[in-house]
Amino acid sequence: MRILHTSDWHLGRAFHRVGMLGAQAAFVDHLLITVRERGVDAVVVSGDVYDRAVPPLAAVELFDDTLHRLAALGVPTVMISGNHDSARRLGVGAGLIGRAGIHLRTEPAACGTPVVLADEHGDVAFYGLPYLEPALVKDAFGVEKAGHEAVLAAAMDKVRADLAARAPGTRSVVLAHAFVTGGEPSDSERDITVGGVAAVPAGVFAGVDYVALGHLHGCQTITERIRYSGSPLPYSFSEAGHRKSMWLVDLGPGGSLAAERIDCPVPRPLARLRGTLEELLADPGLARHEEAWVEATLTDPVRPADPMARLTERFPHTLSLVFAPERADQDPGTSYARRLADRSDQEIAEDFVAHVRGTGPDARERAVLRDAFDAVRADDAAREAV
Ligand SMILES: [Mn+2]
Repeated sequence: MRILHTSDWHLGRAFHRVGMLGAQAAFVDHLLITVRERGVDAVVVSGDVYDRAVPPLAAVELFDDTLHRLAALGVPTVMISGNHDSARRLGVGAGLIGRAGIHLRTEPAACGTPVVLADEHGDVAFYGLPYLEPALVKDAFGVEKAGHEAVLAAAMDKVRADLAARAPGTRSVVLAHAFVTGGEPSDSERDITVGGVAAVPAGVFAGVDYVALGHLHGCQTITERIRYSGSPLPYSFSEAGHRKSMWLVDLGPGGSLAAERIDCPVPRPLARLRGTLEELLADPGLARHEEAWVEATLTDPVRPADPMARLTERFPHTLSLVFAPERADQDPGTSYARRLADRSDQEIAEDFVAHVRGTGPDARERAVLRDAFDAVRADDAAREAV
């Protein structure tokens, strides 16, 4: 069975001030062409279909159009909700849409109920595990501690129990939206840390033939059978080095597996440039970036006049300007933005305590901070779920 694995479309999301809907529509065209030309038997979309719980109308219309075109091709599709989606909203009409072969899995309770497709080698059971917010599902799943590993392990127990009751030789695919240990994050994923832990070990997915992951926006291989497709488009400059793709997975008899990387169309390359304004304007080596979406980090010791207007004369698609003055006689890189870069909310809060009190938080205080962040996140998720 030939499966096309993608995720993290984030329909409706903008990249800095550039709306991405046109690029997202072009990606959908590419997806449908790939399905047709490569003889795809099933499409899996591993969450974050939308960027927000209440997406803009144009994004909903693009999604609607996409579903109609997939259904018209007659290629079964399985989709789950991610941490950016409102599971309840995305799941509206799922029963009816399912009759057209588009299977939206947004209900945690249905983790152990697969969509079963078949080819000449027998059945393939597709288990859709929507993003599981630990605080919201821990009671229903009967787990004591609200953590990602515990709730995913409970969901996978349901998957393995169902699989064990099926005909021997039934192949299996799991869709999940999670941060798996060993994965490389970027700046455009929303933090899902709970209790100071975001990542779950790959071992929780033991016993299935292929795990189609969503959440991390870089395409990556955790193990031969556990992969992230990544987002089809870049949503932050930290993804400048990414090659945006989908996985074309051939699941053969006995669960044999071959995966091929399918590139997504590039609307415009990304470039991160660094130097003084004069250097960036004069360096002939930068000519190849003139049509790119540019993030410029200016190292001038004194902020130059009208930097954006002057930069856009050469790089008309400059979207982000960062000032990082380099002074020989001072401690470099102490801007507020620089100090906060790559730090978690928890670390920033701990630093703040240390700053105002002189001593950092002890273990008990760190736990209080962590619980507060978890509560806020669970509260947000609960509100979006309503
Ligand atoms: Mn995402």
